[in-house]
Amino acid sequence: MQTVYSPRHHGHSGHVELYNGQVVPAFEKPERAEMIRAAVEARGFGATLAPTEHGLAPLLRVHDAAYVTFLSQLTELWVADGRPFPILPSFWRAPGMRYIEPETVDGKLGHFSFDAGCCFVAGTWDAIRSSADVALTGVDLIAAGAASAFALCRPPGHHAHANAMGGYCFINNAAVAAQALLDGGSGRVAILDVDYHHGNGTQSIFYDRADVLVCNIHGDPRQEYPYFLGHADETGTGAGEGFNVNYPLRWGSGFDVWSQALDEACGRVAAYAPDVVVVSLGVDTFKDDPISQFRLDSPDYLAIGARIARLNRPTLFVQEGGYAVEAIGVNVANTLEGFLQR
Ligand code: Q9C
Ligand code: ZN
Repeated sequence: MQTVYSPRHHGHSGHVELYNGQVVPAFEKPERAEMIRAAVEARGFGATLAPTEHGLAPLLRVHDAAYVTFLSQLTELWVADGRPFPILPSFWRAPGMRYIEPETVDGKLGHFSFDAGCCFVAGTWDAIRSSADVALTGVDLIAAGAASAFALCRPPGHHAHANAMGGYCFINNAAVAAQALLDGGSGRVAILDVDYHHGNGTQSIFYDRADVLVCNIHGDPRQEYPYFLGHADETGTGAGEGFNVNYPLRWGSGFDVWSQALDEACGRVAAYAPDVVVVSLGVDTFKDDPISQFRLDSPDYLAIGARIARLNRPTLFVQEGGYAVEAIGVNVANTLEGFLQR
């Protein structure tokens, strides 16, 4: 299995987040990707490739043009106003307020986000584009016949909606990849999201579609971020009815409960008979994750990879979350090793 990685993720660094009411260094930091790269390379799964440039067209297949324009111009707007970095939104609409893009930067920031989890610095837009290119280069490997590929994306993507950033995510790399696979000739794609947090952006993007099955295993939104999506009764709408499946689990869930949900999700994926499986691979389900409340241990990730391998479909792993930096490399590499050993 080849890994796609770009050092351009480093441009998205030195940023902050609001955590328990305090401004703290961001949990989503460059060391994450470096720990993963080191662990995966040490296991010798295959070559590490640089991404090729795919431009903005594949992003515009799942994101609104006005949103992508906003991301591309945000730094310029901010600097023109004479402000120091970082950039952080702090105003949002309530239901009943208007959906009209404001002309000024604070208004645009609120219009195109749903939380303050997406701090922006000078190198962020370049890192966002490199992350999408990493996912799209992974798509190219699968399209060329690879049985599997690992897109070491940073920043992550699964919280990003068609027109809004949030939860450390700007462009939804897994959604962009799934759409690119369809555009490349796949008839059906399944996205299996095993990140601790519900992939609200991915669900939202494909909610009315039958050509992408979206299955999510995550912290119950009654307790956990993103709070306002990810309930079990969200099954899709219109043509997409029946093609969204959520497995919300309570805080404190261990691998006994979690692996049962994975088994059910894999049953749904197998029944769908997808041409390709895209795995949104977050390892923030780990017991020592600093912002999460599940209890998976490092050897459990070997079993996760092995269960996904039993689907026996071409599989693109797309990196999402995981914030226990010391263990993140081992947990990701264990998932890939479990997959490859089957
Ligand atoms: N106390 C990903 O894993 N912070 N994003 C929630 C709740 C946002 C996580 C804090 C977590 C976003 C890709
Ligand atoms: Zn997460």
